[in-house]
Amino acid sequence: GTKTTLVGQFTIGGMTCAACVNSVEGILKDLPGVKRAVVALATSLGEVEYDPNLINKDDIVTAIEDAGFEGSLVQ
Ligand code: 9UX
Repeated sequence: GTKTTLVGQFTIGGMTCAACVNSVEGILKDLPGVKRAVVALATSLGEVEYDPNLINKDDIVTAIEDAGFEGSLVQ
């Protein structure tokens, strides 16, 4: 079948340690439709590959916020 994924970039505020990074990555990877999530502490940036049929960028921002961090869409 046809592979359908998009990549979104997010800023994630409030991460202060490597455990925070692992926590955010784990939360993102557990979301339905998320194929890949990479989070960087130094830049407060996260990149998420997702299936737009199952989840959208606003859902991903909401999940970041629900985890106690400040999420926003880069573009
Ligand atoms: Mo350790 Mo990162 O409590 O919030 S997980 S600083």
